[in-house]
Amino acid sequence: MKEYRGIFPALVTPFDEKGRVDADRMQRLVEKNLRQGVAGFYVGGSTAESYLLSMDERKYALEAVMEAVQGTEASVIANVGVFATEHGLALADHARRAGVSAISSVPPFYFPFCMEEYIHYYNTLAERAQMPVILYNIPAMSGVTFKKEDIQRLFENENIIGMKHTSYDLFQLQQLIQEYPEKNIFIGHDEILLCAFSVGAEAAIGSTFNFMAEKFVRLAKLMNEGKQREALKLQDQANRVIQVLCEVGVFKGVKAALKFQGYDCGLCREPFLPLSKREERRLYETLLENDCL
Ligand code: HMN
Repeated sequence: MKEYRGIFPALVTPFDEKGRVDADRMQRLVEKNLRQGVAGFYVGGSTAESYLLSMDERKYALEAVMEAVQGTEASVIANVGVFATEHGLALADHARRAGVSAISSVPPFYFPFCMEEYIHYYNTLAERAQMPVILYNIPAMSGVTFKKEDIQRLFENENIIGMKHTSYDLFQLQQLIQEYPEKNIFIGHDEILLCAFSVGAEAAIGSTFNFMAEKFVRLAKLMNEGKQREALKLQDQANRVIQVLCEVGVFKGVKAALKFQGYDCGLCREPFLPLSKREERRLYETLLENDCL
């Protein structure tokens, strides 16, 4: 059954001055996004710098989010993707006990596994985690391209309830939405949210929602009301900002934007380097010009 609709920020992981995961800052960020009308959160993704965190830090960050959403309607999806199946299952077990509504996973990475191994991985997760699973299709970062036939095989498993489609392939997206009306398909590229909603997507997970939730909540609402021209104005504003983020580095750019908005989440962990003064200025001006400050 389709149950996820609306805007889901892929949360950053805030750090304190000493570079430790900061639960208070995380909770302030969650509360700000809730006030702006998001439907839930995606925790532990690439935006969260998860693969630069220890397993304990990933668990701690998730617990902070679960505490902040208590008593609200927000759904939390936890990415448990890591190198080895057993480690993914351990994160899934923790996420289930923490009370998330679904888990998600990037394909296990670094080693070039074959498609049979990826399919086996997701089916194992779906069977052993005792949680609904959302596939994570992100070819640009994982190096794994799920063809439509691969996704069709995975969607035969009832516990695999959907997919995060972080790909610009709108042809595949439209076909999957039509063929699987009961599955939850999230667009994972914020810059094409309007295009994805115009081919039937109803939910989105994105890094830029951390600081542009209000804009994207309005955009999604306008699309649902059939007001595409008005929605396009918002998408255009957001895309001017996203263009700069892509040039300076998306995740560190998202953290810099949050800082300009009064939500200091620290810097991204090394090997990421901070934005230069020039990049910061360019981002600041673009945020200002596009109603983000
Ligand atoms: C995550 O796991 O945190 C996701 O990657 C979040 C999201 O899908 C982002 N994808 C990537 O950064 C690869 C997008 O929000 C993306 O940052 C945005 O569309 C700009 O390209």
